[in-house]
Amino acid sequence: ADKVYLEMCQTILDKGIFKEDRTGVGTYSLFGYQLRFNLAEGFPLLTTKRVPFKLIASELLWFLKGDTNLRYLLAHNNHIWDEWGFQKWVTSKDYKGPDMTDFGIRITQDEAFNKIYEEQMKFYQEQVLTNDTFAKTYGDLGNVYGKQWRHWEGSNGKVYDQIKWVINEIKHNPNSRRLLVNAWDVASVYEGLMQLPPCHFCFQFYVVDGKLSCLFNMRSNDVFLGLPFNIASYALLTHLIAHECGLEVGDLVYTGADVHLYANHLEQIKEQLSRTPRKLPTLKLNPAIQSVFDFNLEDMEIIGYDPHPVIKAPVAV
Ligand code: THF
Repeated sequence: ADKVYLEMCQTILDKGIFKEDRTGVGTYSLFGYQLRFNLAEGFPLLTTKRVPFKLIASELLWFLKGDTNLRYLLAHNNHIWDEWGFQKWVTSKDYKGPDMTDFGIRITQDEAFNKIYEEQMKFYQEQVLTNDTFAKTYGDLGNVYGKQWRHWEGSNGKVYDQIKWVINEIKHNPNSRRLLVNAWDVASVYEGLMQLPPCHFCFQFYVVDGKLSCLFNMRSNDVFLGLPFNIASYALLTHLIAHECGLEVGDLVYTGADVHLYANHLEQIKEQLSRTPRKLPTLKLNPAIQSVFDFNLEDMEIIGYDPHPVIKAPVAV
């Protein structure tokens, strides 16, 4: 897994075009890149830096619950989405604290500002965890993944559960070429009803020889911070669904459109490129559980993970 990932990073370093972006950080980007992982060869959790599996698993369980509120993630010490909820609060009329305009970029440039930001963020997190009204208003990221996966609102007003539907199709109609889940809800995107329009916006399954494969599409991908999470997340989802359907795992295919390295991640990626990949770990799922909806964190275990150390990097908001 590391090999093809690192090749992709090297290609972006060699051929990526500098491009300004929404966050103001700037990226080196390429358009169109595909990766393939044979899930039977091991669980694709990168070994050239430590990737926090627990955070990936709790985020996926959050999607699968159909939840869009940060409270669940915070309760599991998962902070990967905090900035997007925080942004909703500090740009609202209820926010009376110090000016947080462009906080994502300013925290990386101004130490004094960063301290003030951290205090405000701490307050925000406490409120989401303990204050129901606050959580409802400012902890919710809107119509993001959980909503679209489990509670898609059709043009006819009916609500559809895409995950239940696709699992049922895999079980009863495995040769189907329509085994897909779509998160790009045009109304929500155009009307600004999501804190962030989905990056992984559509995925599809494929069954052959008793094996389940999955292809996921990303419109935009932060290759250093996001992609290692995204690969592991879809690998885990594929394992969970294969487990419920009595199938083995096949390939995981990734298709990225605007794939980029943020300008402030270049040192980190060079460090990672200098490291030698190690053996991939394996995933063990609790055999007593059948339905993907009944899994908890303790029912998923990564075995034999021996990565190189963590490499820290700022996240662009
Ligand atoms: N925005 C940007 N700029 N990058 C992203 O990866 C990203 N995501 C989600 C939404 N917007 C995004 C959120 N996913 C981390 C990982 C995944 C994220 C956000 C942040 C991250 O910072 N990972 C650290 C560890 C974090 C920790 O330990 O708390 C890491 O070192 O991997 C793409 O899905």
